[in-house]
Amino acid sequence: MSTVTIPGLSPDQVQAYHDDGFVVIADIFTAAEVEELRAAEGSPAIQQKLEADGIKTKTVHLLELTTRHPAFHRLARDPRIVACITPLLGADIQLQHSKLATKSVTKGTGEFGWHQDIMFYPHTNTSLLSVFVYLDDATPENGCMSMLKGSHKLGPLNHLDENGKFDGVCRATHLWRDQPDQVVAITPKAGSISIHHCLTLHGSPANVSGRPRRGVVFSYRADDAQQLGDTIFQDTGLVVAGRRRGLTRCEPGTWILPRRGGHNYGSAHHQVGPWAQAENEKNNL
Ligand SMILES: O=C(O)CCC(=O)C(=O)O
Repeated sequence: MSTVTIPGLSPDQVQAYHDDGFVVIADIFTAAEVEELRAAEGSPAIQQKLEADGIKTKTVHLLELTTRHPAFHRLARDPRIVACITPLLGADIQLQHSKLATKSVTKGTGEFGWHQDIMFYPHTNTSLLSVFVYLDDATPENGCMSMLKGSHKLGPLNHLDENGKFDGVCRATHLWRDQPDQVVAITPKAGSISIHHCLTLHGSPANVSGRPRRGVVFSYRADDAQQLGDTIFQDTGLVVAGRRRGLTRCEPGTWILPRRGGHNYGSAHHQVGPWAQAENEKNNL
């Protein structure tokens, strides 16, 4: 990346994040930088992996992106992103996960149901957020995200199907259906970022534009947020600002660890060793 100025967030943007649960910061990256990131997205390292995983024509949420191309590793640590999230998370920040968020050219694919991110990866507190880096202009036609204003103040909502299994989709449908005036389509230009709180309800429709919608998501957490459930990825815990302090901060509340089928709670909980877990599973526990 070229020499950069590091403006961070204005007080109004910090306030907007706290009031609405999301904020858009326009034109963080130059056109040349966007081109560099598009080239990384189109590189063999990424495209061959998409091909191998058979996800090229679907909603492409290719995880562990920072490990797959140095441009994305640099981006996760970019001082302009770090300057924007420091006022929201504090000085000590880690990556929780990274992913490509490209919707393919296949018309009508790429819908992503309404959800709260933290339900995928419960932590001891809610000092987590996601940064979406836009590599194309986001529009309703190409499947931009919509967010429900203020929903981060509602606390964790039900994401379980009728069998009690986590499937990543919020069941409180009335929340966005009954108050359409509170639903905001997030439509930044390429080179911009949006930031949303881990409890902000959001989703995105299919891409019907016939063009790819390219983007990158980084989910970050405060150093004192310890993960309770689901997956520890290759790049989970990557320190992007400050340092690890070994502190845990707990917010009151009860979290449902996301079971995604069978008895798999992911690798994060560390409550049970692998052998004991296998034994428990034999006994359906
Ligand atoms: O790719 C999208 O449009 C949705 C991404 C999203 O909702 C997420 O990463 O939590």
